[in-house]
Amino acid sequence: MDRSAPSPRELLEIAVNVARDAAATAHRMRAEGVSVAATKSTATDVVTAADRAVERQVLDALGRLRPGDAVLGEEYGEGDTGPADPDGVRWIVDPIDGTVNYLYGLPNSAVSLAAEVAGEVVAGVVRNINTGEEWTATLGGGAYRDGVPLRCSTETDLGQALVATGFGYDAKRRLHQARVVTGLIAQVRDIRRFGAAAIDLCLAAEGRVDAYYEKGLNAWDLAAGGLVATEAGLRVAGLAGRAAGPDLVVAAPPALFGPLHDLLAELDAAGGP
Ligand code: LIP
Repeated sequence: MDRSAPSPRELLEIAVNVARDAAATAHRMRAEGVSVAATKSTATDVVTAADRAVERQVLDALGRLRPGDAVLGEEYGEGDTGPADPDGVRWIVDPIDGTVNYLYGLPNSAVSLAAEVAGEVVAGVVRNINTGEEWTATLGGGAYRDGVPLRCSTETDLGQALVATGFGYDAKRRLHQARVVTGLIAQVRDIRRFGAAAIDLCLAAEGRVDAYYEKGLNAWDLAAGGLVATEAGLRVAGLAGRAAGPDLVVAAPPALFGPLHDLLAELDAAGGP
């Protein structure tokens, strides 16, 4: 049996079709009314029945379309036994990124689905559940919103940059993050907090914000949106040459990355609880 992974384009086609069905389910369940099904890390880190149902739908669809692939999801963790070999395909899914927005009926929530081959994200889709905006990317193939090619901001002056960020569920972390924003806000044009990392990364990819940073992202928050961002020309990394990850994600155009990175390092944006 041919164990070679499908092309990024083939994986993207699967991801887009699965994400569209998942977003339709999430949209329908929202219209029917949602409530908190459980809490996770804190009393404000909520999960709804829709989070669980949508991820289950994605797992079932991938199990049919790509039996044997590994799947890492926010609600069910490693949903399969994992790839038969290290070069296998692993899917990374956040069924509803922006869960609190979704619970409150605010517009920014998205299905985020990415495909990794041999540990590298090669295809990803982020679909806004409410607006239907669909951001896609393949490794080396560019980034698109609804089929239109994306290029990030060309801003070179940090003082003119509109910067998106987000805050964790833990109150002690949020207090530290607020101190970071206090040190940042007078050095940039302004701050925006949309409430869904995948959407933040995609908005930065198309220059609707100039840059984005956040501490505390999980793989499922970052995988698809991070590929869209890099394919649109943003540099996406952590501090001091580390990869983007839970400690910190900084996504900025090449001219802004250094000044923003250095200011965030000075403000200890990767630190705190
Ligand atoms: C959310 C992230 C967002 C962050 C929120 C939350 P969730 O993910 O996308 O960037 O600021 O605190 O973590 O919990 O909605 O999947």
